[in-house]
Amino acid sequence: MKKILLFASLALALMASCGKKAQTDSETQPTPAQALITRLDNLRQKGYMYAHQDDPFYGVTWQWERGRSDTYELVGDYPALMGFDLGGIEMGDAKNLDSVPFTWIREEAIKHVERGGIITFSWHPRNPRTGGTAWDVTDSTVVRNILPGGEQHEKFIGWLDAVTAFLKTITYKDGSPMPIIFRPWHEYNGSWFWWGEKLSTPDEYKALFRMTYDHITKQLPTNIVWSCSPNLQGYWTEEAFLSRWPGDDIIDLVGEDCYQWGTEEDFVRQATTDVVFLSTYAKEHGKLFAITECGMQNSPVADWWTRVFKPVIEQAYLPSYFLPWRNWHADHFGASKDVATADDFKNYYAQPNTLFLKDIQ
Ligand code: BMA
Repeated sequence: MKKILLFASLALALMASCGKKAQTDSETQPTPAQALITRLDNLRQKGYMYAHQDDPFYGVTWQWERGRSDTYELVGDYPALMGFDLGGIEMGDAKNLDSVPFTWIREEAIKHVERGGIITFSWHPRNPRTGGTAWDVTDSTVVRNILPGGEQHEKFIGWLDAVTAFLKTITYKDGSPMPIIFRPWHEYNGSWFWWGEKLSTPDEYKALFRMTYDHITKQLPTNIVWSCSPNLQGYWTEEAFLSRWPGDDIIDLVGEDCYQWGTEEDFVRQATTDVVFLSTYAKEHGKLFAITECGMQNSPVADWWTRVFKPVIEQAYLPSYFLPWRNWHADHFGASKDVATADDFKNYYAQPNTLFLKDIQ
């Protein structure tokens, strides 16, 4: 009973905190975003989902073959959630920064929602001032320059329109919008992207996020679930976290990008501290929590998933999902039959609290 009351009050907190999206099309009909938030809230009581970036396009030993999936070929099920990246849409490119045609991204995103899955989009836009990549950090005035009053503002609004135009095409057959988790301006506490910590003041970063939210929400008011994810920090103080937090009124899902790049000990200590801090923040503020990117590059440690990663994510308060990054040949992070972690991942899959597509359909 206590549990039921807790869940009921959490659901209410979630509804209240996502006030804007709780607005209904009619008295009874939740918006697609609100329905997805409620679905995510219900699912996290059951367990947490496996998500994978670019799952349908390529894997550890193959590329651009339709109908394949490293996840499916290992465990006989698709990821519950699939991630795709919009980098390049702002340039009018036909393919994204990782050479995936946008037409194919649209097709797979729609297919995944139609079969009961959930989709999330990230965005690694080019540098609007220098024309370089998202990783071009040679100019620390970029964010300032694209905000209202800045030289590149109009141009950047055009970029947001390009993102919006693409997201608008993710629809059901009747033309109504599908729910989408959108996660722009990620890893902002590092300084490897042009919107990073040393490249913008806290106020500039927050203004960038809010401008993005306002502009896209004007055109897509009902179907976007907004996610914001810093990178693994290893410690968070409320003050440090809040200094760049875009705001509870516009964010629905608190994420963290959590890779093991260094030693296992460092990863476990830092990631545990972070997921506890962030998921507690999410809980107290009526938000969802997920590990929005993760993995250990090229899976060198055979039991990494169940021995190292699982205990970390299970320290979090009701995590929704974890999303290993793409399986791009010699640069891969997710599950696959072709890597050393294959058997261990099958054990992870078999746990009652890990959810794949069939568990959420
Ligand atoms: C990074 C790397 C890049 C890629 C980018 C966007 O983490 O995988 O190779 O271009 O993500 O997917």
